[in-house]
Amino acid sequence: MKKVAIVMGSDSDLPVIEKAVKVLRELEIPFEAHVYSAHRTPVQARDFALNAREKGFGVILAAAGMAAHLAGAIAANTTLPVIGIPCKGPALDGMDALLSTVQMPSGIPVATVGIGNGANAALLAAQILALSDDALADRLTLRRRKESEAVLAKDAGIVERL
Ligand code: RP5
Repeated sequence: MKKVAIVMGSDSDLPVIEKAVKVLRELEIPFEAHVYSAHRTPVQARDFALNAREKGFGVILAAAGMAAHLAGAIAANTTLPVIGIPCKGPALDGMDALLSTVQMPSGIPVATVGIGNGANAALLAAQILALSDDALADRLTLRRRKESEAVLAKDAGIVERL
């Protein structure tokens, strides 16, 4: 199976990345995580993107806050799918990172999930990898079924209580 690459702009983004890691582990998807910043270590971020395909990665998750250029800078240097995760910073509740991540110029797409939504980024990566992996597709279907069952159990609880 292809690996998922996780790149975060700072180790302060780790709480968001942990949500992605939890899902990737649940789904038994191999991954590797790094701290590379579009601004503080631009050479390393670029080199990682340039070499990611030949290193066996299939999807790259890129999490950053504030003027969040990391996902875009990585996408500029690879044709692998890049999923951007905007992280909340000290101001603006993450809207700065959301707009910096999602508003890519035509030709260089970044699939952007909601602010801080590392879990959805991992699930989207899993769905991309599952295009060529039936066992992973089955694990995703099972996960959805379990989520539905959990909601239906909550429904039954609410009906009984109210
Ligand atoms: C961004 O700046 C990082 O992704 C992080 O969200 C934010 C703040 O970084 P630190 O100052 O906490 O290292 O590049």
